[in-house]
Amino acid sequence: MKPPRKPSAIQSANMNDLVSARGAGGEIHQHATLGGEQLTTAQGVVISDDQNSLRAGAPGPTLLEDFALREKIFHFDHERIPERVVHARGYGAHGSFTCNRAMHNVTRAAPFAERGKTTPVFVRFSTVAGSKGSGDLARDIRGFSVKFYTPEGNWDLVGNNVPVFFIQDAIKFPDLIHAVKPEPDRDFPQAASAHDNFWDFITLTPEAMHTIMWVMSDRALPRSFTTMEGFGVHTFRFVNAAGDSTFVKFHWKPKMGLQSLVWDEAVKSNGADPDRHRRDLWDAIDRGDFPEWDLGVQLFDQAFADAFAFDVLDPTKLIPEEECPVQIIGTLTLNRAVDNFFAETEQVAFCTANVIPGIDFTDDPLLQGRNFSYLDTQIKRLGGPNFTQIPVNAPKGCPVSHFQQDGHMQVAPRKGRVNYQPNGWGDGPRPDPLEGYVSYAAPVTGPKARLRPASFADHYSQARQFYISQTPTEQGHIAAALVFELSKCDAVGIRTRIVAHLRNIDERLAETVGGLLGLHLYPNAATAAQPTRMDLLPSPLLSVLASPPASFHGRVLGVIVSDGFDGQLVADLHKAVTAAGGLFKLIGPRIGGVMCRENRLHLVDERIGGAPSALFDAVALILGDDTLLSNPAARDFASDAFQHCKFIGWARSARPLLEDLQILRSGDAPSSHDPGLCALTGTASANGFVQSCKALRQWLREDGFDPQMHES
Ligand code: HDE
Repeated sequence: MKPPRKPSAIQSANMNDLVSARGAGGEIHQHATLGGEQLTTAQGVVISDDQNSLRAGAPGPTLLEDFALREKIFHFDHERIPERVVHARGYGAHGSFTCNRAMHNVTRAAPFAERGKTTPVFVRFSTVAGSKGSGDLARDIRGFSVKFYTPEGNWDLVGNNVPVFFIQDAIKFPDLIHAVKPEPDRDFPQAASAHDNFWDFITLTPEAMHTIMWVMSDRALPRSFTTMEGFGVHTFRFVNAAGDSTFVKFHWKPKMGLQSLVWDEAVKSNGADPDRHRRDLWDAIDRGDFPEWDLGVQLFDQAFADAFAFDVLDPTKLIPEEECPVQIIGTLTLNRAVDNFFAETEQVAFCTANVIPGIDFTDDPLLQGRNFSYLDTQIKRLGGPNFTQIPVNAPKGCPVSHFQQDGHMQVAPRKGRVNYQPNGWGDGPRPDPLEGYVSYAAPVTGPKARLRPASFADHYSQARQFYISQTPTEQGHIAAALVFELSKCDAVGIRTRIVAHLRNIDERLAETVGGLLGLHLYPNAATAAQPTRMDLLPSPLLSVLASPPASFHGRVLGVIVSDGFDGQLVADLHKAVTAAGGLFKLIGPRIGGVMCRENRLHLVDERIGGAPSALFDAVALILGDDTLLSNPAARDFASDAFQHCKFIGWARSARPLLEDLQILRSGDAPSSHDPGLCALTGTASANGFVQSCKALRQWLREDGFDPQMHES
């Protein structure tokens, strides 16, 4: 008997805007007979019913022969691959690198061969410690990995947003990561360094002190991926066609300028939108506002390295830009979001050992260890040696030809009989001594031993230099971060040990942190392998606040309205923000819309309560009725914006709320005692407000600032 083509139980179902069918059990069916693609199995067999498994009667036992059910569940069961052991949470995008200064005198690397040359890239940003589902706004270093698909093979520059690292030898990496990740018995805290194990390890690893200063600074709370720098960290080599080597350090400089959040804002932002960084990147690309970074290089020779105060192979040290200027040689633009997160961002496999002719390694012991680790980790993560065939990892624009064969998921097998070299068949690829990659012939001598160079022994001088290069506001944030993190450590000994280290960095910082921790015994300074150098001058470019953005471009103004608001004023503000290249978000009591004074319905982007002010760069309050006076979310919106030192534009209707919150003093002139509070009275004031928002924050509010207050 022929099976019925349409089960009799199926009737049509009206789902308001969708036409579908309804089965005997009330389930909704969408059929290709009404249009659209046919659903198939992975073997290409068209599926007739994707709502019900094959049963012997209804409800009946499910039949083992239901290949459609078995295939679907089997595939689902195998959807996960191991997340990265570090940098698990990440977000990627495609783009291109354009050289704007030919560098062939120092490197034969293809991307720098001539001005105007463009190279396709894939970039992945990440946090380090959190697992794949953790929030974007953890206090952490950010990864900044770039894969250049060059005509001479793939080059991976796998960097971070901090130019130095915690440790000097790769053998310590598993210890560092074990210490920062959730503690093994209790499996918490997630994506946080504020716990005993991390600080225990750090206080016994004095080489980490420089990086600790960076991680406690605002650098570890970037506003977005697009507002952070990137660094290659290690010293690499450029090698030119003549085989001459020049040392090079890589820097990515964001065109949006450096911008960070404050801690309390980051915590709230993580709660309200844990995807904030990835959403920001996705949205920017989606609206065609392509994020850009300049690539800069610090170039130096052996004579400079010999004269420099520290060992250039020590990854806990940087070279201040004042001593070796950064030369801009090109621009990176991200202009295409991924088609599929898993296929591209999750499966991309970076490896520091992926270099091309013109780029070479140095003996930095961390870099040497990384060259082993990255290849190894991909086998575990991606399940076999053929991950280079996955499109995001495969070289583009150059032939790939070798005799590596077979293995899991081999999809690009070589044709023909020959699979070895040399062969007498005259077939297959052969090495090319003229064009092939030749390692720089750096002379190597010395006894085989487990040795740390004495030139790596200064642990505090650059930590101090970083600290004294910060503005007082930023120094306050570093102290607050240390107090927050150490207050989460139960062991008093750990808190005391860190203060002992801080005494070698800056006495006042140590006193502040020790005082706010309430240490009963103020420790002696930690015994230093080498005394701290007091002669290093501040390097202002190490400060985020010293390199502020030039405009409001790409930043977001969040405007709270309630029924009866001044529609003209909102329109003026909208116009001013858009003209400055910023984004405008309306926040109201209900998502369906709010009526303005002029009796027009304005759709809102967010509902009050769903979008705290932590998510916006600056805010405005243009109220109509007084319903928001007692609305807790609206009150938090305003008071958080004030605490986070944001620029606040306010219409007269918001005065009672701001006075009630003691943000405005009653009787203040509209201009107020605080230049970050801008009265909005019409078009001119709207323009003026947006102009003043160019500056990041009104940090004056932190004067007399108590670091402990700041974290609560
Ligand atoms: Fe990594 N690191 N790392 N790291 N790292 C990984 O490789 C490792 C280090 C960095 O977006 C892993 O594919 C060792 C410094 C980034 O996919 C792993 C050492 C810097 C990413 C690994 C370091 C980095 C990773 C995990 C000490 C800044 C994310 C997954 C010797 C210059 C790449 C993977 C992406 C990822 C090992 C230290 C940056 C396990 C052994 C220093 C941006 O191979």
